[in-house]
Amino acid sequence: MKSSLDLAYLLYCRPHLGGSGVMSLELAKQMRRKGHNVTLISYPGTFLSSEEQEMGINLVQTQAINYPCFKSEPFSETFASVIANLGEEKNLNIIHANYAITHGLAATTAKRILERKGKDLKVLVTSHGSDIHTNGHHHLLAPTIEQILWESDAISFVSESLQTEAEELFPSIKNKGEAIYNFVDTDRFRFSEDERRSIRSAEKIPDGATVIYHASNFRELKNAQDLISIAINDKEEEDARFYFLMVGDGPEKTIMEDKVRSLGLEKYFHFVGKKENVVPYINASDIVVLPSKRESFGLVLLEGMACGRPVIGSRVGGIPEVIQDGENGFLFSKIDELYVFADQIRRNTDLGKRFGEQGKLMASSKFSVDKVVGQYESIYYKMVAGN
Ligand code: GMT
Repeated sequence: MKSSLDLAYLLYCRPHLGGSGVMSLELAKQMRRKGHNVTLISYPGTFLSSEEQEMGINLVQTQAINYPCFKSEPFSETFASVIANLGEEKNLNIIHANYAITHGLAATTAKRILERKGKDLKVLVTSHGSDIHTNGHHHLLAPTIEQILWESDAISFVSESLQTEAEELFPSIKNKGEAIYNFVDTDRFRFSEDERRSIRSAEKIPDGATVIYHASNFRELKNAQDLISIAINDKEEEDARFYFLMVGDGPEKTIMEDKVRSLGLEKYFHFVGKKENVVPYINASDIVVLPSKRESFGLVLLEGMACGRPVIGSRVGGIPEVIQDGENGFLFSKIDELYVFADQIRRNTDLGKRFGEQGKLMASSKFSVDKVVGQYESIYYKMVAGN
């Protein structure tokens, strides 16, 4: 039997909401369940649920320095010091930095600090998306991101498409990383008729309506406004129309709300804000839609699939690795197709059911906890063994 590891995760954690934080927190919990020692390192204000505390997960937060000459908080430096101090106190095997920028830099800096002190800390950087496909192209960030990835002991990417893009962008890291998909806990993300009924009744959604679920941080690249085109094209009778459950918050939410209001469509769009537990909202829906301009994976789609929902997503980045076109949902390239595909699923309930069943199967095989957590664990052991 292999010995248990001392693992530290540098991550965005609640109250911050976002795919990379959700994923890395879930990974940390799964590793704790496997018997490893787990420490989370995150920002001021981070908190653990009582379940996480009872599991014996440690949380170490950095603090704001608030020195008046600084233009911004030096989080890369404070995180590096937090990791280095922790590595001096105990025999930390691995620091797993989720997101290259800030977190990856702190991890590789801490590695060098500890090296000077005769300690061997291994660094895994997971690229979650915009650290490559958006910020990775920025000339003020690219050289540093490449250096972080180059200095780390191992890199993982949440999709093959993200890995390909990263290796094209930074040839120096070729053959160093591997794609490890995001995963979903199918014990938690599962269909419940009670939840469906309760949310639909609370939101006053008519029984005959087809509900589209969208969750995001409403940044420009999430393209949530394209969903309005579905409502504009909808010619159905009042009670059989498309309704929209919009979960999350972000810069474009108010713009979208204004647009919806000016078009007189506010009855159909339900902006419910940030939710710690999104499962009841997914279950209240009939289709999950992600119309992003760029997306490395699209965790929202996988969560929908686990609950047996058909999914529609734009043909960009890693989405085609999550949606098998015509199998568990549809991929669209042009905005007009969005309405056509949603309408097709609405009219053909057997098709929606078939897509949902296939998605559920994929969630419990290609994207299962056992499979993906096992892949991370095997990287950790390889790193510790020096491979
Ligand atoms: O890279 C980002 O934009 C941040 C990150 C987040 O915290 O939401 O999102 C990314 O990570 C998720 C988890 O791996 C992926 O499911 C998302 O597709 C990805 N977002 C983008 O690529 C835009």
